[in-house]
Amino acid sequence: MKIVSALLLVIVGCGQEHTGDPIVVRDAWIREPPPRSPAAGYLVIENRGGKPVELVAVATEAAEQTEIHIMEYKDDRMTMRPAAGIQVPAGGEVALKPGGAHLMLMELRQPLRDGDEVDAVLRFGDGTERRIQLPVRKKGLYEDD
Ligand SMILES: [Cu+2]
Repeated sequence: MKIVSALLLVIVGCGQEHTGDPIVVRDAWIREPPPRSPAAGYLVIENRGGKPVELVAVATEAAEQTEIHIMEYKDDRMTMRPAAGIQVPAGGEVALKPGGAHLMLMELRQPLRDGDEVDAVLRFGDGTERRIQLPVRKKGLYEDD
């Protein structure tokens, strides 16, 4: 058993080295929306590379339209508006999380419930794409979500 897992580690390690992808996406989830409402999605994008990257679009079969939203203080209250993209600085990370920037899944094709999983594709400014899965949850990953 020990030999097998050691081998597996070597193989997985090599895989990561050869792809050299500087983008790490983690903590992705979607909050279970109320009936007939859009759903908000969250994730953390980490950029281990030496150049900034920009998330420019998100697509999923689960919704007719998906936008990147940012929060803005306007007329004495917080509102959200679509953004053309979200920059992730070189060597840094950006968290889309409750109360802040988020993905907005509009016109859901079917209700999303706790325990579902949504496939999505993130597209970056350099044309690269990343497939991700976002589990649907009632509660966030952390206590203050
Ligand atoms: Cu929104």
